[in-house]
Amino acid sequence: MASPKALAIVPTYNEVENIGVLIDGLIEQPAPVDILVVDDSSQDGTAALVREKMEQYPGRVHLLERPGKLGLGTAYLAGFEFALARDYRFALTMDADLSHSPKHMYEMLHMAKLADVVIGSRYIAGGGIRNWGPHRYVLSWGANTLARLILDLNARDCTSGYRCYRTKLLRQLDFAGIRSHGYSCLMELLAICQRRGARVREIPIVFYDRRAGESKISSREIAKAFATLWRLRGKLQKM
Ligand SMILES: Nc1nc2c(ncn2[C@@H]2O[C@H](COP(=O)(O)OP(=O)(O)O)[C@@H](O)[C@H]2O)c(=O)[nH]1
Ligand SMILES: [Mg+2]
Repeated sequence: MASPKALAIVPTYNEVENIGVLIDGLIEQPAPVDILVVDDSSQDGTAALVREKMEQYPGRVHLLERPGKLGLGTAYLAGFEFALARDYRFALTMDADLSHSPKHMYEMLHMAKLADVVIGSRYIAGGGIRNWGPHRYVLSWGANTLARLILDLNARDCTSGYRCYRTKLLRQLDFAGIRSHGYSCLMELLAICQRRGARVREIPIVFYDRRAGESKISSREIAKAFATLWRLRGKLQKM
């Protein structure tokens, strides 16, 4: 495969048990990707470990440190700005907690040649989820069904955080107009990409629930995501 200039954006909040393993795993992949960790002042030493990895893999690993927990959505946007300023062709997003295996990176970048957005999808043939309790299944199924209905999204997995965006598409988006700061940013981003006529493709991934550290998704965040769907519907109708 010709070497694409790709950046994997990894938001972190207290992921010291996972981030080192993830960075090693990404560097070992045949797909050549650089890594940007967007850390929101984790108290567990995440940033210090990333700095060690920056020394171990010179030029391949970058760290953006923010002053407090500012949300998953704004972490993605900060990562996109970084990718655009440095002329990466592809910006990938993935979770730090090893739920998203680096081994899918190669196929994602391969598919990205034919698409503007590639989603690592749990809900197409070959995809799946391991180790989730029933309430996470119901939540994810509900969020996806509503997002598809309310926002007319076509993808099967609208809430997967494992994605690859063509930066040419990202350049056309109005980041300042994105109001979701948290998890709902995933739905908002997909909706505005689809509205722009982006070619969206999915590749199957198996999602493994985290073994170490804690989930940062809160009930407040979930409630906010559902409220966001209605706000977004209004926004899309005006676009
Ligand atoms: N920078 C940053 N990262 C976050 C924030 N909230 C969650 N994350 C990261 O986003 C990813 C997904 O969060 P996670 O807690 O695993 O969500 P879950 O898989 O839905 O339970 C992980 O890498 C988290 O560390 C945040 O406010 N700021
Ligand atoms: Mg997780």
